[in-house]
Amino acid sequence: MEQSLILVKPDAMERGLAGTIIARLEGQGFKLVAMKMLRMDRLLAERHYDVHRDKPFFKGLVEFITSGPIVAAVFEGENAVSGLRKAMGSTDPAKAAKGTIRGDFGQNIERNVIHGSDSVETAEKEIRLFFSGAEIFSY
Ligand code: D4T
Repeated sequence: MEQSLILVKPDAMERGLAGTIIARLEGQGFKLVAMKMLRMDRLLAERHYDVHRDKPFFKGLVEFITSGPIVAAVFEGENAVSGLRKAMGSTDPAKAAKGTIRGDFGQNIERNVIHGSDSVETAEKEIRLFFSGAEIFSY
């Protein structure tokens, strides 16, 4: 069974969308196995977005993701990584289909309300950045 890391980004928290987003994913059959609220510090943000370190948007992205609290969650399910990416929609909300989380709630490519791991390998790494084994439930 696959697991994937989801982050409800600061823009969604500010707009009171955390519950809506988590509920949508639960409603689509993904099982919530870990969840916490935190404010990412610079070090965690830079580790989480390490692959984007050389991109022009990196600095702004780190500033945005550390600008307020987030909800981090682990969802589990068959093909959960690709299934969650599909539920989230394209990175750029303007290109995301209606009915997807970014298509319905995203404002622009930075303020796109949600992060989801992009591969099984990345998911394993990302989950370890946010959760200890004891914080992930089997039920
Ligand atoms: P995340 O990682 O947040 O789930 O987004 P994606 O996996 O869909 O998109 P990504 O890795 O290409 O980008 C990571 C993150 O950077 C922001 N971003 C991206 C941005 O602010 N400006 C940009 O031009 C791009 C391409 C949005 C998501």
